[in-house]
Amino acid sequence: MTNSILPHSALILVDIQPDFMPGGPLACEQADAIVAPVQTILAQDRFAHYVATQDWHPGGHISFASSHSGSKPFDSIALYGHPQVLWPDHCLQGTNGAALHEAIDWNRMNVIVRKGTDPVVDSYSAFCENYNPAGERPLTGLAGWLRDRQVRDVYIGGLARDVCVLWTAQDARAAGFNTFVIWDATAPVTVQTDTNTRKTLLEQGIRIVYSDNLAGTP
Ligand code: VGL
Ligand code: ZN
Repeated sequence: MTNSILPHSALILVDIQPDFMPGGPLACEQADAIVAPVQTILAQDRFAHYVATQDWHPGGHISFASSHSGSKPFDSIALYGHPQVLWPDHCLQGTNGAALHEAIDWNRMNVIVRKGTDPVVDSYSAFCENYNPAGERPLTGLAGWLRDRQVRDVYIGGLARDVCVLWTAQDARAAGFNTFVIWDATAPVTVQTDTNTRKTLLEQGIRIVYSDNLAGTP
């Protein structure tokens, strides 16, 4: 396969941060395995634009189980009328666990979107926050940023496959982008969700590709 530039493309690397890596409070399964594929993709420099997201919560964030008395991590509650999983404390603003992972070369990024900064709203997707008290999902501005640059194809890697990568892919598709998830550049919080994640992605017209074959053709 050739390593030609992909015109009208953007790579979005979601939440590659120590708190989601093995040993972190919200570790994804075998998350260290994504580092090599991500490094390879970046070294090939095939994308027109590069975006990273960084989960970046204030202390006492609404998504933390510790903010809800009587709740424990991974409980699900109704928040503003929508399901919300309660997570262990993670990605506290300014901590080492919230930094962008040191093994990745972030110099190539054009934009870094910090999300989850509103104390009362969670934010999984690079494109929109989760539901707020007014029943809206506020935009991050990323869709506009990409459209202004004539981006048509969005490739997504990072963490977690079953949470922020999934939501980012769904919102990218809903915003009209041709959407590709680079499967081996992602890792899930819960490996048991993989079958469902694949099904959901494919049903919504999102393509699953691999770092050594971004075209997804055999
Ligand atoms: C994430 C749970 C909570 C993620 C972020 O990056 O997938 N998951 N915050
Ligand atoms: Zn978070």
